[in-house]
Amino acid sequence: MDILSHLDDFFTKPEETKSGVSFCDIPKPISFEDSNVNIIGLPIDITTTFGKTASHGPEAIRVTSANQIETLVYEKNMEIFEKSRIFDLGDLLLPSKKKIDIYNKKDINSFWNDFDSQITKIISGLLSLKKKPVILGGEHTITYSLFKEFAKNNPLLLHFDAHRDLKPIYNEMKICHTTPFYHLINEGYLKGQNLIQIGIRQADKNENLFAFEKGIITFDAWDCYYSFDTILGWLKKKSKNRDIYISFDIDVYDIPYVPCTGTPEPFGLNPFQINEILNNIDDSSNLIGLDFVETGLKNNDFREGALATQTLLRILTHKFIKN
Ligand SMILES: [Mn+2]
Repeated sequence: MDILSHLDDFFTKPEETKSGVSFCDIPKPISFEDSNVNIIGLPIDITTTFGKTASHGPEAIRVTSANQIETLVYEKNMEIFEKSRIFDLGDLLLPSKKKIDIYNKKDINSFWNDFDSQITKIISGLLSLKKKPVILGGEHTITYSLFKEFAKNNPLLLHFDAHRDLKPIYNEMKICHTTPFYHLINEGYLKGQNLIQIGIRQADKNENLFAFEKGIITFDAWDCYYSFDTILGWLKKKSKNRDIYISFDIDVYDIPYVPCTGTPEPFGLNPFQINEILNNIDDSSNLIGLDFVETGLKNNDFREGALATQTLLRILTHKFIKN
């Protein structure tokens, strides 16, 4: 079946999701045909082990972006739609309608298999139309499936996170929120030297060893604090004329900024630092896609929705958004 002519069948429209609104609620709506950026909500939270809030990420971001936040990026004096013509596809209808038993590993594995084949087809269709998919998670596990299609362009993968997510297995689950980058590398979708991990401050010794052996580039939280200018210079040089994929876990931000996410950590980065890092991705580079994961929402606390939106606005007005 040609997925692109039946895209509607795979999504709950943004207005019909819990948020009731589309991302940023742009004053002049843009059609799918005219868009260059497509939002996809993936409200998935199955394998996270600590705080369970990530399934509310798309809702937190849509609600704040539409109701609280201006579409103008203040310091650039630029409207988001000057660079990104956004069409929000809505939330992906998840493959399994039946409730997943989170204690049943077979159930979980079959969910990820179905999800993998479904999302791969959708991403591949969007890329064939030169669209930039922007995926709102959801737990970080989704990057494992998402990135496989983007991998064909051999992009640099900029991974913002407190955690390396390089474990081979966790809680007896191979595919889960602490393992996506291990399996992408292990299965040949990603070369270590194309993975740049930024803001890292928690891992186990095996993850550190794996990162070293595979040539993964690490700018941990201490590098960001003590050698910031060196990182910025390196990033600018390395990103010249490259395709870029961003995987952004909101817990890269320091613990006071992220009251709702599942696994917040101290020693984190602040919004000025993140903005500086984004600004030093070279203008000649080309963003091919991005996922923004682990945004939480608890007790009507939309602070993370606001932080996620403000970060996304800066990414979506960067010169690396081509065409
Ligand atoms: Mn994380």
